Amino acid sequence: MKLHWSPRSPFVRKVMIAAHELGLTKRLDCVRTVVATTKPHLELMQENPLSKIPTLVLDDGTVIYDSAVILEYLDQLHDGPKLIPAALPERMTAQRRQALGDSFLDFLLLWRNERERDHPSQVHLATYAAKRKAILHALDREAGDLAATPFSVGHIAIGCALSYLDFRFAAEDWRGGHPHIAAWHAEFAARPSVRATEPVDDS
Ligand SMILES: N[C@@H](CCC(=O)N[C@@H](CS)C(=O)NCC(=O)O)C(=O)O
Repeated sequence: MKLHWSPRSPFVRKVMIAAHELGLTKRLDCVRTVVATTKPHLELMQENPLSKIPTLVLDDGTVIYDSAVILEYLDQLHDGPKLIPAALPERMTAQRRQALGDSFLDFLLLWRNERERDHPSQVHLATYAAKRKAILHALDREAGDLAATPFSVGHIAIGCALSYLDFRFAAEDWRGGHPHIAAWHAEFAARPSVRATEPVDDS
């Protein structure tokens, strides 16, 4: 399978962490694909009109995109413990956590774009800051339950979002005032699958 990949993308990292957890890395042919919000990638758009990574191309040519959809596909390729629980309510909780982590990442990417503009919109920056505060507060409350729940797509998405704060918002101390989720993240960061997929800024 061909994976449109980058060492900088937190959404690609979700896929790579899942592949490591599930023992599927050897089946992925990672192709470096450079995307940018302001520059459509015409070649990639033949496979994914959204011009986004991760994009997975199966051996029969089927194209799968959006990290959540790719994770669901990978989870079907093995017989071990699943990243997406089969039954409710665990399944719904894992998916809700994945939605939280993914949406957190979505606006962190927007935030980064905004702050790099010549004249950033103060309204947007203030809104992103307010959302980050609310999300970190919610995650701190949920940290104990997260730690007590089997590793899932939700853990991957939330962990990748927090790690992205370290990668692109390093000057801001997100751990301050959030000791529970900070402790959970330290455990997440120590997993072999997470250590094997540290982001690299190769720009
Ligand atoms: N919802 C998508 C988001 C993927 C995404 O935003 N990827 C970024 C890279 S981290 C991207 O491709 N950006 C290019 C663009 O926005 O045009 C997913 O979960 O895969």
